[in-house]
Amino acid sequence: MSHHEHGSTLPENRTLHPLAPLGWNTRTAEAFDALADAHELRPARVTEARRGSVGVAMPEAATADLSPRVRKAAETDRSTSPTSGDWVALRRSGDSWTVEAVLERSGTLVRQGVAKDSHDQVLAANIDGVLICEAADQGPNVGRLERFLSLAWASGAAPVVAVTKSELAGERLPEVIELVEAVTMGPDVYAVSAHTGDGLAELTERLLPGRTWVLLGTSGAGKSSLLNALAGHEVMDTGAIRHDRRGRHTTTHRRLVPMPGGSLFLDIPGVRRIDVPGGEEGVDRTFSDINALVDLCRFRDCSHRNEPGCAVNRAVDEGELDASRLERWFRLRREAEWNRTRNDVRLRTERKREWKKLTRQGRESARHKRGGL
Ligand SMILES: Nc1nc2c(ncn2[C@@H]2O[C@H](COP(=O)(O)OP(=O)(O)OP(=O)(O)O)[C@@H](O)[C@H]2O)c(=O)[nH]1
Ligand SMILES: [Mg+2]
Ligand SMILES: [Zn+2]
Repeated sequence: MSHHEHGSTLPENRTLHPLAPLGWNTRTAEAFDALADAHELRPARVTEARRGSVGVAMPEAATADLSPRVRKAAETDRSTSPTSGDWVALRRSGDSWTVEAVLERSGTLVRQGVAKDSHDQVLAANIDGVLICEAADQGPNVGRLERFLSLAWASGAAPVVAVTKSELAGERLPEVIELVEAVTMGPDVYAVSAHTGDGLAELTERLLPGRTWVLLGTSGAGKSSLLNALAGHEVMDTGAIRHDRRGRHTTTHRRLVPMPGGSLFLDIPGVRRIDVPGGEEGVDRTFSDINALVDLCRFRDCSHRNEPGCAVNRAVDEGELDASRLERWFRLRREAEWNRTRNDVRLRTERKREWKKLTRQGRESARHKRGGL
């Protein structure tokens, strides 16, 4: 059991790791070391996912193709395809690089596939925080915020809300912040303006070195502008809000961008329609106020509609809980539940299909062997 066998000459001090500025940590290091052929591979972080290849930083920038195995896995389940923020293991052959493995993810922002056969889409991998952007001059739209918050909590990363374009709200700003805080239930809310620089210093204090954030918001919410303002120079293109119904996005590719303070940001195209992912955890975290009341209902299986002793209905009657917030909770819960069962069915169908394929291959190879004898 001598570790000298590996003949590693790497220094033990992980803080000196050249990938540390990209968010490399002990968990990632362990996942990489666990690969059977780790000594032949090089770790890198995906900065941009393209069709069939990825842009990586290791830390120098490179492009890597997908190995046949990674490609095949992605064909079966698109969510396994290396995406922005992923840690991957690369093999070198001559001047080119191939992605041999995608390391296990922690903190993934997943967009639920809505079409019947569609797969979930991993919007960002290995994120520590979600920075939800909501423009100060357009609402706020609390229902949308609750969806974004549910999605963020489901990712495993903590959400923070940036009320962008704060200078446009004028004297309405305190009211806007109050409305936002009424639905955030904990996550911090920052009023920021990319144009005047207001609030940027406060937000910057939250951005610790080596931590990865993803920007979540509708198109035109000011995500890329905020990123540029935080970076102090133009790292992303920004654009005028498009008023056509097709709502083209200014940012069309997801990209990982390092910030001067050492944090990392994933800028993604704005999302218009967000289905809450399968599983109710995200919704429950978002509606922690209602969730706390549920524990106080007389019946464990209370549906919070008309039962006696319902603490949720009592809170509405006593004016402590907004009836429309309760309705939105019902809706998001139903949706999350529906998506979970749908995912279960899809998984079962997929496994069955895979299994059929494998047994068919097994039969064929057995036939070949017999024929060869
Ligand atoms: N007045 C004002 N306008 C802003 C501010 N931040 C962004 N904008 C404007 O809002 C528009 C959209 O900004 P973007 O940063 O491109 O928005 P985005 O969220 O990245 O949009 P997508 O990339 O399409 O998802 C641009 O016209 C910006 O100039 C701000 O702080 N104040
Ligand atoms: Mg953008
Ligand atoms: Zn109840």
